[in-house]
Amino acid sequence: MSIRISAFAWVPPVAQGLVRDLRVRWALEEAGLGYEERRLKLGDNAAPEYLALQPFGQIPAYEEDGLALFESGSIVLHIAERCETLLPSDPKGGARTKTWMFAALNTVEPPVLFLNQLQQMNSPEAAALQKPVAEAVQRRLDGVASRLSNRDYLEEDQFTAGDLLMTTVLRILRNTDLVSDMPVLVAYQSRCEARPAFQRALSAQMATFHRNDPARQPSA
Ligand SMILES: N[C@@H](CCC(=O)N[C@@H](CS)C(=O)NCC(=O)O)C(=O)O
Repeated sequence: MSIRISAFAWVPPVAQGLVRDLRVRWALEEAGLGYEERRLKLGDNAAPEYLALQPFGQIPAYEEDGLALFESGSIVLHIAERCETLLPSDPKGGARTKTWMFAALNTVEPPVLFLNQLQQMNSPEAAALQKPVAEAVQRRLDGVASRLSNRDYLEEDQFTAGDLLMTTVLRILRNTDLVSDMPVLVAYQSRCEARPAFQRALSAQMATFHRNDPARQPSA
């Protein structure tokens, strides 16, 4: 089997460690599957050749023996379907895992992203919206923390693809106190990120950025 994932060759530090190919790299590492990178310069993701693979010009796209997928959640699910660690084969455990995958992407990530976008805007309107949006994020985080109040992982005591996606969503809040003020979530994120598969995935993404850092390129 030959697997290739798309990844930006380099992004500014504010986005390093957050680009969504990290989710796919992490799932592949958990599943013990090797992969190659299709590296794109910023802007090349809008080229027609890439749009044929990823209609929105986003990272990541996934290619596997003639199959092309996009959307990080769908790609992680595809990988998880062949990895008992990520998706329990017990039908109820598997269904709950998929529920938490959707919860991460559909319920928690949207307000988190909205807050992240507001923080990057420089306008009084954006500043005024930050407080109510942060409160909406807080309510979502309360829901996650409540689930984790008496268990180590969303699916009882087993790490799954639900935790993989939830962790990558929590990471987006790294420049706020929203997660860092919640000890249950801090412990949970650390537990998930301590996994060797996560560490390998993050190192691989960061190594690509390092190799292609414009500051390291010889000047023309
Ligand atoms: N829902 C998509 C979102 C993908 C996404 O937003 N990717 C970002 C990088 S993390 C991107 O490619 N941004 C550039 C753009 O949207 O043009 C997924 O989960 O795959």
